[in-house]
Amino acid sequence: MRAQIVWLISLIAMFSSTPVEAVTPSTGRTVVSFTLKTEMTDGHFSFRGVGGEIDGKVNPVLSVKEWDVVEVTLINNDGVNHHVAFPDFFITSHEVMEKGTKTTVTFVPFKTGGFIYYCVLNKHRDRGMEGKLVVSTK
Ligand SMILES: [Cu+2]
Repeated sequence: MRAQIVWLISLIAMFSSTPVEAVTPSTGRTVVSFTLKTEMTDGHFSFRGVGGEIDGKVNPVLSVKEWDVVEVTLINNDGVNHHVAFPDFFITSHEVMEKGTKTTVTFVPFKTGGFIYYCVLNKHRDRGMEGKLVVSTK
C-alpha cells in the first residue's frame, strides 16, 4: 500500500512537471504531425498544407483519432503575424511574425466530432483563415 502511494505521488509529480510537448511515443500513443504554412492572396488569408495527404490544400481538413498525440507546426510564409488555435481543445500557438519562423503545438483530442482551427489575429479568421479538425473514434 505504501509503495503504491509513493508510486502514485511520483506519477502525479511527473505529469504535473512535464509540458505537453514532451509527450512521446513512449506513452504508447500514435503521434500525428501536420505542417501548415500561412498564405496571403489578394487580401485573403489561409493555411496551406505542407506534406502528406494535406500537401498543397488550402485550409485542409486535419483528420485524427481521439487520444492520438497531434502535433501541428505552423510556418510563417507571408511575413504577417499569425497563430493557429484549436479552441475546442484550449490550444493557441505562439505567434509567428517573420517569414520563415515556425511554431508547434501539441495536444491530445479528448472528444470526437468536427471542430475548427483558425487564426483570429487582426480578423484573419474573417478573411478566410479557418479550417476543420475532424476527430474520429479510435
Ligand atoms: Cu493570421
